Amino acid sequence: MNNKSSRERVMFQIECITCGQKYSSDMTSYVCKSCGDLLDIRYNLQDIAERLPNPDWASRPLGVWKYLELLPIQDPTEIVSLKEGGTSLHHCQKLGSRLGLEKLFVKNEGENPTGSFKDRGMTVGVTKARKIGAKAVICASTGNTASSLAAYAARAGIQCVVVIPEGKIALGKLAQAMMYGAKVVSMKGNFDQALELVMESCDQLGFYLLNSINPYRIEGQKTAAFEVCEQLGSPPDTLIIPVGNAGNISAYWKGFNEFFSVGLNQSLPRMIGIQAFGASPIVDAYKKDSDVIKPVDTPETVATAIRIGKPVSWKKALRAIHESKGMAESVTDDEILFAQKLLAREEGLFVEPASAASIAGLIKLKDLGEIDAEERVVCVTTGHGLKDPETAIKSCEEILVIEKSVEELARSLKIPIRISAAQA
Ligand code: AN7
Repeated sequence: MNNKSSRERVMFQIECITCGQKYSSDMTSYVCKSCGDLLDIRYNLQDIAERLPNPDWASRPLGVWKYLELLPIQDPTEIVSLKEGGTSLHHCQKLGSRLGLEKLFVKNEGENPTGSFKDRGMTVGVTKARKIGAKAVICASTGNTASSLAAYAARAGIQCVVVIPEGKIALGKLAQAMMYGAKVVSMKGNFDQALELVMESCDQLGFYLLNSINPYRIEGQKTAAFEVCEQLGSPPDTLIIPVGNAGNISAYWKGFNEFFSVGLNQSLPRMIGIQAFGASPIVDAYKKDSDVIKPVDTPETVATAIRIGKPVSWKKALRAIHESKGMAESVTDDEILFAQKLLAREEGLFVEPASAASIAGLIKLKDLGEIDAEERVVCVTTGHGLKDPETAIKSCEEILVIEKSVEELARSLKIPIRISAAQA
């Protein structure tokens, strides 16, 4: 046994979230072999705590791989990276004061290499794919997973197939997946049906699956929570995050807990998940105090990224919400589009509609008295606004059309023409 593999064996195990069945770190199945539920990667956190904070940390740039000790890849030479993570945490004072909040921050994940938080998970997931010698990777996607996987697969030299719901993904995301060279397959049906097909087919067709049921994805995504803690100096009181398939809210909660367990956090935030009104099975379950979800058969929302009716990670998400004494809320398409424009115009941050769901949720919950003025709140914005230019253009004022003339320009802008000193 060489050094590397012995270190990894001690470092982590894979564990079923429901029956607790344990597997060694070299197992490559995405689900529990005895009960079929989702898996989690578990570290020996006591052992890691003794080695953290690593003296090296200060010199490493903020980003996913700063946290190597808390990731399931130990050899830096194996990493497939496009420099993901290290995104800004913006203090939004203008928007905050409008909403009556002094300490409002936005974690802007649209700054990642392909424009969404998915890159954090893909750097780890595709590294794992290459490490086990996968010849081809596959995902079902509402768009961002597809763009991100396509980019990382290209970087790794692995074939990539993405299955998307017919006619329902935003244009920028489609352009990305195509340009990075993925085979793009459009399936009649919605995202949930596409994911079922992909999960059913990947073994038979020899694909490595990189949807967020793959626990390596979650490991990369949890680093955003580490970054938030470091950027603020401690965890926020409340984290508000859009929820679709529910991998990301689960990942943040895992991240906050791991930092707590190794002694780098002294507290934990309350986790608030926001879904679109037409695709909100987790919110429905939360409000009914039910510990199971009832899938939505025909999810609908302008926020196509989170147009998901049967979130695979619903159990992890409900746990995050309950364990953190958080909550879940839904927002309408109008509320999402309003919030998107408000964030762009108050703070200069252009995010896609699904991302604006966190801001829309904040506005609604502040109005309902669920958030206090003194709370330190972080809203996660998950994807860049340019992902979906069509929706953005549709929700803005019409552009002005003129001939080349100063008079026409002035008239269209409704401003007077000044007489210059020379003319007077
Ligand atoms: C911008 O790309 O599911 O709750 O296939 O693109 O972890 O699913 C995208 C999800 C939020 C929801 N914001 O995250 C996909 C996909 C944006 C997203 C979510 C997505 P999860």
